[in-house]
Amino acid sequence: MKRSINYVLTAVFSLALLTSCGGEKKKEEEKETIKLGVQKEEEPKAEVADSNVAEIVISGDDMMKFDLSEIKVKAGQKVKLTLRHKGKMAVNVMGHNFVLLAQGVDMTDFATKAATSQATKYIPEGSEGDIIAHTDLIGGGQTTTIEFDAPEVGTYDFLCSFPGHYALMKGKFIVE
Ligand SMILES: [Cu+2]
Repeated sequence: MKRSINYVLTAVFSLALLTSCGGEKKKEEEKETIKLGVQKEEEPKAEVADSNVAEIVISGDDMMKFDLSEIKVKAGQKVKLTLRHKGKMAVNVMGHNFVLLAQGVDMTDFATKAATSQATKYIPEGSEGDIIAHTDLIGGGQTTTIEFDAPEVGTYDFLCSFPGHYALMKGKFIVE
């Protein structure tokens, strides 16, 4: 008789253990659900940070023209600039790049030096101080993207430094 009571007690005790374990699992699941909820709420903050990036797309063609003559960004913004070559001509015939000059740099002087710098894709050696940012040189159908910090408030010149192109392929980069 005593034995059977022991069995019953053991059985009840085990059942209690199982029940409490199940309860803890449920609590953990609830915690995970809450965590997921918090992560979802944080997403809009990431979008706010992205608004500080100025995304610019400028295109060149086989007619030696950029589709933009003026680009405006705000001081402190990151600039993500994409250059598209919408033409079909090869890079050695109708190559384009985007070169943003520092203030006080004479565009004609720079372009003259650049024209003889074929080996460095028309970016003159030792001209780092004259340039705020530049893209790669691309041919028809190609696209290239660069990222840089907007310089201080002011108006800057940009050009394509492929020989002869700056006469038509140039514009103003304005930081407000
Ligand atoms: Cu060009």
